[in-house]
Amino acid sequence: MERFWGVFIDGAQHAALSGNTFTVENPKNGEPIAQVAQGDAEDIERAIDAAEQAFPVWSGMAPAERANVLHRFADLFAKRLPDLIDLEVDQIGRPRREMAAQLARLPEWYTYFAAVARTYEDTVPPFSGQYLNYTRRVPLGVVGHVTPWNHPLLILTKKLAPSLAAGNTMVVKPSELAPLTPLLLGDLFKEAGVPDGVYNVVPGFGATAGQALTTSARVRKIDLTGGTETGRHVAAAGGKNLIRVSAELGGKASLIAFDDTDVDRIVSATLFASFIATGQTCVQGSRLLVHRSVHDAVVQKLVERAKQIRMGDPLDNSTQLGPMISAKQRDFVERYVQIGQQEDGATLVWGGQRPTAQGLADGYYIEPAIFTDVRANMRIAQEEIFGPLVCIIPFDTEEEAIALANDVPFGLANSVWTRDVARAHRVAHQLQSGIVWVNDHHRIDPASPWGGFKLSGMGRENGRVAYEEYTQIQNIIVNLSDQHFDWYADDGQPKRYS
Ligand code: TXE
Repeated sequence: MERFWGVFIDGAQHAALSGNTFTVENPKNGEPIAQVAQGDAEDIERAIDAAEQAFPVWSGMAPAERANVLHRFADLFAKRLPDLIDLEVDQIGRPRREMAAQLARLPEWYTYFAAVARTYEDTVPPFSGQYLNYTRRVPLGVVGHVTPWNHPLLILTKKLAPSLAAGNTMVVKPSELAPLTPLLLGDLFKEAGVPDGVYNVVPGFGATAGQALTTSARVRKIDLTGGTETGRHVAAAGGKNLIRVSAELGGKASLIAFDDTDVDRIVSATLFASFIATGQTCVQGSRLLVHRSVHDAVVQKLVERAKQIRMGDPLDNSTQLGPMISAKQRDFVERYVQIGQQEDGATLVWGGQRPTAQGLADGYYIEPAIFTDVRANMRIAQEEIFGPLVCIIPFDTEEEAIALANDVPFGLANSVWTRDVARAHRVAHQLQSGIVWVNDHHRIDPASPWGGFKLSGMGRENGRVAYEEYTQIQNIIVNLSDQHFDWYADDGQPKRYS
């Protein structure tokens, strides 16, 4: 019998009010691992009630006090890492070595934003006349976090750390495929001394629980990571309620590799950018734009190396590539493998098949796929696939490489590979993406703004900007003069104009 997980509201787990549940399965073999309360609109209302009640308590604490609580939470998170890693691996199928590396960094987000809250200095803008004019940043109120399955804890943490530090209370609607670690965090927050009702989690589906949260007039901001269509829908609902919406959506990142970079370096960069997380990341290197002079050498080496990537049980520390999250996502990638060959006319040089080895056949595994003879306007080079598929496109000039990278509807991230420092900056400045790495890919830091241009979304995670986006400015204008001002008096005194 799988473990039951309830909705987490007001500091405790409960059954959903409807009594309904849904099953979470392990992508490595399709076996059920948990029964989870299936929250819907009435559970969301209950969670918002709890968050509203907790708001005066949490927002009323001094920033330095909230910072202390976040430091305690960061320590607890670090202590519970082994449990969090195993649970994350079970629900999403990503190899333990990936999850161990990723989750070990998450305490940094809580300590970084604790420091931002503690040290944030408001402003004293100039104001004509005898006035003291200052601003205060105050929290928004109850905020909603809608999160996906690909990095359940990382993405949730990017939203939680700044919103908690700023004094907001929240309702989280995690992905229906990966709600377990967000629920486990509830116990840790309680232990750290976060007051009940500050952090609430309502697992459930997008069309019910997600819809109720994102259309509620009681929520002051929605922060979503998900698909671009979901982003449009949620932003439209936010527009109706005139609330803030922050959305981190799809991507179609390119690696741009110039011929002054070693072939081996280009190859290992592409393996990492394109296949980590089985390609299920918004900054996945889905296109390798490579200088024509090294194209053939790169393709040959990349195929050799891709063939050696070890697929296997995600809990085995030697496994390098896990399954996709679900049959649906695996089938989606397979369809693009077909589209690439049959509709686009590109060449599949390796991969794209379901592995037949024992132990893999029941899971949602797929070999990484490498395509050549790709033109930039092909569907595989334009649409977000969200899987381990890379399109290799040669270029001759710097201008051509920039035009190719920008010729996509998304604009989250790109990376530039060159040893020419002037070229690195010149190219970076012309790329239409919110993030550009030079001689690296997929690096993240709590202090470094993360978000997209174009259809990749709006708003920013990480950095002071994320903290500011979880606050609103209150401006206090203090008249320092004791002089009596009477606009309507016929006293012959000059009157002010504004
Ligand atoms: O995402 P969804 P899915 C992209 C990627 C992927 C595709 C679909 O291309 O293949 O999106 O993935 C909630 N109102 N990314 O279907 O549906 C949903 O329950 C309110 C990129 O898993 O967008 C979940 O909690 N909420 C991305 C969250 O939105 C709704 C990461 C994301 O689910 C909703 C994930 C609605 N109407 C997918 N519909 C990235 N940027 O990393 C859904 N949800």
